[in-house]
Amino acid sequence: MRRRAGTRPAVRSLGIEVPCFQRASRDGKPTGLCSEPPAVQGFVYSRDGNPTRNILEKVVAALDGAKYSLAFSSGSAASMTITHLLKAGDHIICMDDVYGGTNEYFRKVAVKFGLKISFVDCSKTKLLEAAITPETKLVWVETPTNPGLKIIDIEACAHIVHKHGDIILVVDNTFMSAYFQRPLALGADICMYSATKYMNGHTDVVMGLLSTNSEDLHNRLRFLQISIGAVPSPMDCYLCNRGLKTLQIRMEKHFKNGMAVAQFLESHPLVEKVIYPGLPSHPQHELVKRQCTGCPGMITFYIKGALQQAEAFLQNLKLFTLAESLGGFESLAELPAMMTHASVPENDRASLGISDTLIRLSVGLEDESDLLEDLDQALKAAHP
Ligand code: P1T
Repeated sequence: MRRRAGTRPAVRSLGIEVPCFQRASRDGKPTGLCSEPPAVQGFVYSRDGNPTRNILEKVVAALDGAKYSLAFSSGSAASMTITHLLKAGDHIICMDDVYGGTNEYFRKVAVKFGLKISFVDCSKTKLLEAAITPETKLVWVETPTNPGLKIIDIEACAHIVHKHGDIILVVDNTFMSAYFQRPLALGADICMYSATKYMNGHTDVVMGLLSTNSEDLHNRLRFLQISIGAVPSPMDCYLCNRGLKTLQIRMEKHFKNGMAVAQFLESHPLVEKVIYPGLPSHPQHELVKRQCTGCPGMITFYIKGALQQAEAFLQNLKLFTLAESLGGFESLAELPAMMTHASVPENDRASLGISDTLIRLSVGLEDESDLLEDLDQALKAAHP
């Protein structure tokens, strides 16, 4: 029998020839686990890596202007893996207005492992600086925030955080996507995504992503990615790769439709207030123009009236679907106080303005006039 270079000796003695693939180490280099010099460097076990995931990670790194990227089985899995960089006694500062699931994870899960957590309005850099202690090891921000759409000055945050030593600044870039905002170029150490949203964009995948330029952070996170094992399936990686091919065209259309809806709502007599970073009325509009190249389809607005009007509006929508999640091709509407942010303590919700009349829209890729018509009829139905 002709011997193939790199065949495992033990297996060969059974008369079976298996190519001697090397298991990649956590930093992607060969480990030299095989007893013979390998003929091929490849993939041994799909949790460690597989061709489809590797390609996705390369594409995301390129989009983020990063050296490294890693994929996870959900945005929450990416958050959890990043948090595992810390040890008991370490302190996390988290933006006070974040996705309800992130808030809940830090408040109810991370604390059980001895991590300390403070929720701070990081859009006010003085408050951020005042909250930093010698134990602070992680600062976690979302910008724009979910659901308040506050903007955080990433460059200013990075300046403060890095002045205080070895603190990791994470920016959850889910809402902007890599197309409108590049947090690493602004000084963030890690840029993360719920790729379930805009990055994939087709509402058929649950996935998380992160990017970094630090070799040290990448090596530690790559180890945790494998060790914890919250990795996406190759099929999901394929789908996300497919989604990224249209990121530009989707984000431009989300921006166009988002702007049209925001302007329409702002001039509507049955709407109390609209929050959209692309509108000049947004209190941080100048920062948006400096930090981002556009805005996604995320809009929050206060409907006039009370919970009854908010519910009637949501029930009467025809084109918008009443659902959690965001960033897909289809338009969604939800009531954060009762849905995505119901787990946030009531007092915190009140101070963040997450009231019973706050409605969050994820404006999709449909025809603009159909979207406006649907919103108009649902608003009128809510105020007969
Ligand atoms: O759902 P998952 O992929 O695990 O991602 C969690 C997550 C992380 N970060 C942000 C900013 C998010 O909005 C989310 C998930 N958000 C929703 C499901 C939602 O409707 O807001």
